[in-house]
This record gives sequence, C-alpha cells and structure tokens, in this order.
Amino acid sequence: MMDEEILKLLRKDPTAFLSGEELSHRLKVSRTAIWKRIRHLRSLGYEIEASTHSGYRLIQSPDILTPSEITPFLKTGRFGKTIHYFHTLESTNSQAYELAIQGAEEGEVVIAESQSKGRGRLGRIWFSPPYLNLYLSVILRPEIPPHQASLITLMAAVAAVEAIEIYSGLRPLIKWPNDILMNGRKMAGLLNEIKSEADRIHFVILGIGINLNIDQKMFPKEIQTLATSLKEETGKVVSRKTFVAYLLQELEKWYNIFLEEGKTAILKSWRRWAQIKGKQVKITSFGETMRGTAINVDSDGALIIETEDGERKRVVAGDIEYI
Ligand code: BT5
Repeated sequence: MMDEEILKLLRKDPTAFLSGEELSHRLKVSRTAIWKRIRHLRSLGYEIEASTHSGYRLIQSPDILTPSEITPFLKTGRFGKTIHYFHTLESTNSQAYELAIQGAEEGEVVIAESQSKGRGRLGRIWFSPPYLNLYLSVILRPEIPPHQASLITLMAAVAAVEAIEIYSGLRPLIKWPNDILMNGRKMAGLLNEIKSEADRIHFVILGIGINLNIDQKMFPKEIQTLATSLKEETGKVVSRKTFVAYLLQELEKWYNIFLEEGKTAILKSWRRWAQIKGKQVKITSFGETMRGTAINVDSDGALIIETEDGERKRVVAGDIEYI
C-alpha cells in the first residue's frame, strides 16, 4: 500500500525530485521507512534516482502487473478496481475461486506473473512462464441460469479478440469453444469454472491466459508449432500493463452488454469472429470422435454440426480440429 502511494507521488511530476522529508511528511512515516520502501521498489525493477540534496525521482517503471502499474491505464467502472497480484501461484483460477468463496466481489481480478499448475480444460496444463505473458482470472456473479454459463466463455472470447485487435491491429480467430488463434496457432485460452446450484450460479471464475511476449523457441517442444504470442505475430514487444487495461475494459464492456441486452449481441459478434459456418471439423467429445460440417453455435453456446451421414448433432463440450 505504501509502495503504491510513494509511486503515485513520484509519478505526479516525473521530471522533479521529491524530498525524503516531503514523502515522510505526506505518508506519516519516518524517512528511514521511506528509504526502505525505495530499496524494495528498486528490487522490483523500479529505477529510482536518489540524491542526498534533492530526494527521489522515478526514472523508469518495470513492466510488471502490480495494481499500481495497471491502474493508471485502467478506464473501467468495476473490473480490476481490486487486483490481487502475485509473483507466482499454482493457478489464478484456484486463487480467485477461494477469494470468491470468501465473498470477493464481482470484478475483482487475480493476476500472477507465473503459474506452477496453470490449468487448461480436462486436467491439461497451461504453460505459464514468468514475466512474459498474462495469467488472469476475473470473479463474476451473473444472475443467469447455470445452463447459460458457457455464454460467458463466448463473451470473454469476443472481449479478448477485440482487446487484441485494439492493441495491435491483428484480427485473430475464435476457435470453439475457448481458443484464440492467430495464423492457425494458439495465442490464448479461456477457462471458466463455476460454482452453482441446480438453478442458480454462485459465481463464475473467468480465467484467461494470453501469450504476449514469449518467443517461439521458449515454448515446450510439444506445442512449439501449435502456439504463438502477440510479440511473435507483430514483431513488437507488448506493454503488458497497457494490454491488461485494454482487456479489462473490453471484458467489462461485453459483460455489461451480455447482462443488459442478453445473448443475441454476444452470439452475433462471436459468429463474426469465429467464422465457423461450413468448416469441416473433427470433434472429440467425451471420448467419442466424429467428423462433420460445422453449422453454427446455438443460443446456449453449443456447437451444431452435420455429420457425414446428414445427421445434426449438438455438442456441448469437446475439442475441435479443422480438417
Ligand atoms: C485452455 O485449455 O486453453 C485454457 C487455458 C486457460 C489458462 C488460464 S491462465 C489463467 C487461468 N488460470 C489457470 O489455471 N488457467 C487459466 P485447453 O483448451 O484445454 O488447452 C490446453 C492445451 O493448450 C494444452 O494441452 C496445450 O496443448 C496447449 N497449451 C498449453 N499451454 C499453452 C500456451 N501457453 N500457449 C498455447 N497453447 C498452450
């Protein structure tokens, strides 16, 4: 907390020095306490010039995803107003789930710089190396019936591709149910986890992993030809904090559209970004494999396909491959 206040004061006029005396007066702590916090901030990567006569001046901030780094870029009403930040977690989704059980509010966000057990669906691993990408979970408390929860994944996919487009100009593709692809390679994945009763959702944890600054060669061998990052696709280093602010803004915007206008707008946008209609697909669902032509997603987010023998099938969960 004190770190954030020190940074806020130093940022007010980045060209000027602020004396230790002034800082200790404003924050009502000793000058030694201020010096200790400055040392701590330096250890986090902040470049702070210190002069015995003039005081302190902030030269450069590191690209870390602490609340004090993200907040200056944030234009949301609720999303990200509280950010729980960690250097490392097993999984941001697990942490957010715990916080939600303890009563955390809608819009609270968990961010970790790395995950030791980042999760995909069905027990799969999400590769989550430190300080390169984004691993984020948002707590949502929508008043919708549980069978509509997969619409939250569609909503989040639309928000994520639009954030990528606004930030970089790229136009990725959504792949049902939860992937974001660029030139056929996976740039991001979504993982929703729900706590609900038969007819009521307690909360949804919306988990998003987006590869931002990772280089191709850093991916594990098994996914090296399947994965990509925003930096790989644009050739430019991504300012992760700016990107998070864009993402939270888009998420809040699309979530509000979903709550206020219902699913039609979400589905319309999703279909535009996914362009799934007519694609030949191979589907694996609950251990069964089938091939067919994608017709579309229905109003609950399930995939409708026409199998090779002309039968229509509704797939609620599974993986698809374009063939
Ligand atoms: C997903 O699962 O795509 C959901 C990923 C969600 C990750 C976020 S990070 C923040 C939050 N906290 C968590 O613990 N999870 C969420 P799925 O569709 O099952 O895809 C998993 C598959 O994607 C793996 O089996 C790999 O083949 C591939 N993969 C793993 N890590 C990847 C990465 N960093 N980039 C691209 N592909 C990856």
